[in-house]
Amino acid sequence: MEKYIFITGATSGFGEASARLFAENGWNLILTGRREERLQKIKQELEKTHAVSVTTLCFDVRDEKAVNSAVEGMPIAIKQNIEIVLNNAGLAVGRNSIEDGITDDWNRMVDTNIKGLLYVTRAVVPYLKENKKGHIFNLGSIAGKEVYAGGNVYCATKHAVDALSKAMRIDLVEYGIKVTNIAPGAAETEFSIVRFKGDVATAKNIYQGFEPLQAKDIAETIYFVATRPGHVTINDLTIMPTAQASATVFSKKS
Ligand code: NDP
Ligand code: 8X3
Repeated sequence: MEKYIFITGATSGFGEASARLFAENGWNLILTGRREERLQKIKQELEKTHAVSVTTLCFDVRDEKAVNSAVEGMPIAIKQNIEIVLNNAGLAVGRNSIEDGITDDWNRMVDTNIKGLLYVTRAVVPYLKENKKGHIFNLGSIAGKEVYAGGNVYCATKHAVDALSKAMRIDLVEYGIKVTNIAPGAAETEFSIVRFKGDVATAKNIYQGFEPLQAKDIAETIYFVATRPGHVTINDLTIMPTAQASATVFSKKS
């Protein structure tokens, strides 16, 4: 089987869990992220365990030229066999009220979550178009459906992802390309450690008193959506921990 899934942000969390699950099911992988050492470790493990081909591309999705040259540099035989693009790389930085916003935090979120997703999509879509099929997954969030205190710019970027998923669906429908927006609630990955700039105690506290989603839960959902019959598309899925009713309402035990 020569089909490939192209995953951004495969060094951690949802991206890594998806890489593992698709490899388990015989998919070849194109794994991207900034942390080369992690990419190599995952490649070695998955190639050995599942006898699949793993291509690694180390780049920052904010760097338009790096995105384009990484995709251009892949062998044509691999590019032509990309069936799924998982636009997953993303982050929140800070949780300040709007008047205390830090420009660098804002730029990191806008440049990664919106512009990075756009650069990757534009570079890869021509290969899906040629095949007249394919599936793009965009990692949105409950923060792309609702807003919450201190979520301002992160929520805005995920609302943008929601809008881009709808827009891509319209632009690409004539090529048979499916587009799915995945909108999880609280999931315990490296997300909060990044958001709170390495403050592990504050990050851990976010998940106290309830059972958060795990990366595997999201990977399993993506795999389910990806394996529906050709004529079926799941456009949009909101996936929450059972103890989370909305972006801000939790049932927490002390
Ligand atoms: P993690 O922090 O565990 O993983 C984020 C991944 O994104 C890493 O592999 C990281 O790789 C990559 N990444 C971040 N910035 C860049 C960049 N500039 N260039 C390339 N890769 C980058 O978080 P999650 O797995 O939780 O998050 C994945 C996605 O899901 C994000 O878009 C997030 O917003 C979204 N999400 C998360 C939720 C949660 O509660 N965890 C809920 C809803 C949505 P590296 O550092 O190696 O570059
Ligand atoms: C991550 C979930 O609720 O922290 O997108 O925004 S939340």
